[in-house]
Amino acid sequence: MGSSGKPRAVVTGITGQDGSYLAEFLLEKGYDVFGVVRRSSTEKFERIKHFQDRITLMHADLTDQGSMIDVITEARPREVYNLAAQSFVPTSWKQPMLTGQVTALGVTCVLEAIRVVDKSIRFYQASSSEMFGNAQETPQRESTPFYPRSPYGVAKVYGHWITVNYRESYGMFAVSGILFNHESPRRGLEFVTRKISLGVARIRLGLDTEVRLGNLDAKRDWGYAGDYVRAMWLMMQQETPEDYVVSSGETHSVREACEAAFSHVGLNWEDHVTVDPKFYRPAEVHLLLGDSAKARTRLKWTPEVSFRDLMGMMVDADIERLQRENQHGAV
Ligand code: NAP
Ligand code: G4F
Repeated sequence: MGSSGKPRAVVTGITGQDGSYLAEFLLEKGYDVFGVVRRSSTEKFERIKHFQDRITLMHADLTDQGSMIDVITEARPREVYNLAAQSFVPTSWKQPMLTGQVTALGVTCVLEAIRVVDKSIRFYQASSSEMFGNAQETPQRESTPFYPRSPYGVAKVYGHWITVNYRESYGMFAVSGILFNHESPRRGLEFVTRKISLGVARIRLGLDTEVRLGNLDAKRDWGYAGDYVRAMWLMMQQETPEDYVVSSGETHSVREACEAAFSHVGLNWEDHVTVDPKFYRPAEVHLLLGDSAKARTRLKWTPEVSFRDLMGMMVDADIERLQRENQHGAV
């Protein structure tokens, strides 16, 4: 609790997709929100600018222990949500060392800061269905063995187990949310759903004719980011710290995502999608499908946005954004 009497939360990765939705959610719940941002020569606050005056931004980096200790010391939060990561899978082959430093060891950096400052602070780790990788069973649940297929997935497995280890070693309230893919109009442009929705919007507005993609057969369990941040908060309100799978329980191929997005504006995806092997991965995760029964029963969590509505929402948002930019002469 701060002097205002409000609960306090620190969110790393607040400038990212999930950080922005989680911060909005926590503000609605009456929290004082402290967002961790790293120094940059240009500000990248696009996703948080509409509520930036209601939060406190603090400079730190997950690769700098002292800076994280300072954040926890100054903010004195009740809860810390560790959402920061190098989160794009293909980049993890190009920059495996950096991915390990941020996405793996960065988790220890935040846990250590909490251990040193105040072990009673609650900790959430943004774990990933990429840990299941070459999935050993379908659907994947909390007990499914991990078999990561990228340096990113390997780094997330470390992050998961170090979270479990701090819980067991120090009795800390540390939880790992194993979240399946979740998307939104705020998704980074390089991820496949956003690449498709932006491509559809550009084609619809006559700005482009094709979208170039990689493996159309890959299947993912896609949900809406706004639904998934609710599950993060619920995990942190439980009596005991436990790990949960969070997923929609449906799987769809990249091809189906194309069909849903193009048909939303009356276009045939086959007229506009070109397969470019440049986007194939050195090792692919072919099929993810989550069983979130534990989250649904224990947390009473249910997702509200369906796959088709999600793709439609993203296409509409990209069309609106492009039209707005066009009015201002940017397109
Ligand atoms: P995102 O949009 O890529 O955001 C990543 C955030 O991490 C950004 O705010 C970024 O800051 C920050 N960051 C990166 N390196 C940092 C460093 N060294 N120090 C401090 N901050 C750093 O990711 P997201 O989609 O919101 O995902 C949030 C978390 O959930 C990530 O850990 C991701 O791996 C995990 N996850 C995501 C999904 C999904 O489907 N979205 C599923 C499972 C797990 P800048 O803005 O400065 O780059
Ligand atoms: O959208 P993606 O890049 O997401 P991916 O690799 O599943 O990772 C995302 O979800 C994870 C949770 O499972 C997070 F942990 C992670 O941080 C990230 O948010 O790719 C999805 C699928 C892949 O199989 C990829 O091969 O789409 C396929 N794909 C086909 N063409 C493409 C493309 N992916 C991208 N990014 N770009 C393409 O052109």
